[in-house]
Amino acid sequence: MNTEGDVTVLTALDGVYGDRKDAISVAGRTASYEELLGAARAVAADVAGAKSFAMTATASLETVAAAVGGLLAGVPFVPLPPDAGPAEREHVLRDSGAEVVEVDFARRSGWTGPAAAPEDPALVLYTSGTTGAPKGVVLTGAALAADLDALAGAWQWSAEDTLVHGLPLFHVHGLVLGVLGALRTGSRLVHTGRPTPGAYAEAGGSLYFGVPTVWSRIAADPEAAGALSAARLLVSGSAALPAPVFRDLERLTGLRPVERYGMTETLITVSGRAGGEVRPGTVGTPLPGIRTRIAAEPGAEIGELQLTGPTLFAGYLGRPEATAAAYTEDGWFRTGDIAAVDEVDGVHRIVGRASIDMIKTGGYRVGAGEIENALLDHPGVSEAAVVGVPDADLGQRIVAFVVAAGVTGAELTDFVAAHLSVHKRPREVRFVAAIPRNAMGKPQKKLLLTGEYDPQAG
Ligand code: MCA
Ligand code: AMP
Repeated sequence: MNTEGDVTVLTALDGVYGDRKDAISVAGRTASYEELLGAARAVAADVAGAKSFAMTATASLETVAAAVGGLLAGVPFVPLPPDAGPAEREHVLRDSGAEVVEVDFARRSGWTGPAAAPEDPALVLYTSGTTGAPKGVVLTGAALAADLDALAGAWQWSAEDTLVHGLPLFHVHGLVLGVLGALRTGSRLVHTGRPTPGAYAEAGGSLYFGVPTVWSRIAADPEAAGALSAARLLVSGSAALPAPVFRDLERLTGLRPVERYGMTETLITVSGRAGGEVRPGTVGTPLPGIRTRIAAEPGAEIGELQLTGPTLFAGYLGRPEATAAAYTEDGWFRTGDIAAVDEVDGVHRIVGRASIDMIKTGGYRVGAGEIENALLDHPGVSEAAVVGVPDADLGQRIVAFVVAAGVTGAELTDFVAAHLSVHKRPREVRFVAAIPRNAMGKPQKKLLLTGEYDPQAG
């Protein structure tokens, strides 16, 4: 086994844990570190010298090889959501300038090249703002390494573990924590293809990752949940874990799930600790190296969570103004999340989002503005307002209020699914005579959420 040294982020591929035949298994296919390294070097040979490269990031060994190959070559990888429609795909490719590569996991190469510098961009992940199209979040190898090491400490995560999850490989949760984390700590990885309760139960892991939707489906399946009682640690993140799901999981598995908080732009910054006290509805304390503060009005206990630390992104790709706007004047990152901190033990609680236009559905972050723009591209739609309605399964479900003629709700759902991404489609479309607006013409989304308006009023 080789190596490019620690900058590759992937300690396991430096051979420090030796090789193992079943190091990584994704959707039923298994590879050793040696095989993964050979396939990743073939990717590195193809992409070396490029500005960046993209690939349709299915849940597969190919996506893993692409991410590792990019790290070896020092060329940022742009994972494309496999369910993205043409408009979203074109936006990401145009915005990033990345060339699309095909990856064949059966190829091997002995490619070597100069090691990437820690401050070089390693990944560009596209994520939604409240308005407009998704922005590329640039993450350096140094930030990835700092975060994974902090999490390994917090969760006592080691080469003794078998990590199990089935999360998408184009976001931080599945790709950074769920793949690169395994390759840095040396833990075996079983990616189940899809995050179903049955697949989690069969995988026999010691450490499990899931978004709250996954945990709530497991909690509703006592047999699957029972199989997880042999695990060491269950970790939830990407959205708030409802307290009843926490309690059901504890009852069925004997384990109290650890919750952690993060963002694409900051990676994971706050977490509960393995072996520590965890309380439902809280996300623990800042990881080593992270400082947090609450920007509260005088006398208030809750306010915007702001933070600094070595895990922060290197900016939005090609958008210096948006990057600058994400920071306070004194250099703290503005998360847009409203939080409270326990005065006694410093445990953080996420209370909600500052903006009604940022929706979290099934753990996916979706901006209301991008769905509204997609709906307005349909010739039958003259007005659109999108909100996230509380949902027992998804946390929030996307509901579109439209003023439209000559089109059905199902057609509009399919229109968004086909243009943007399947996971960004409205789950419900409501036809109204007019969108309630304030004197400035801004949609009054709170009224849409509470239903305190007459949908037929013009
Ligand atoms: C349904 N389908 C359609 C349509 N309707 N296809 C086309 N057009 C339509 N109109 C199909 C889909 O293609 C899919 O097919 C199937 O229906 C089910 O899709 P869906 O309903 O979207 O799945 P779900 O069951 O609702 O998904 C729940 C989920 C998913 C599995 C929990 O939401 C998920 O994977 N979430 C994870 C998000 C995540 O990783 N977030 C992390 C962000 P088929 O079955 O064939 O595919 S990173 C982050 O947040 C930070 C850093 C952090 O803190 O972690
Ligand atoms: P993303 O950029 O997709 O990573 O989404 C980041 C957002 O997910 C944060 O700003 C939070 O609103 C939300 N989030 C992540 N983890 C948690 C958590 N444990 N509890 C509540 N919200 C969370």
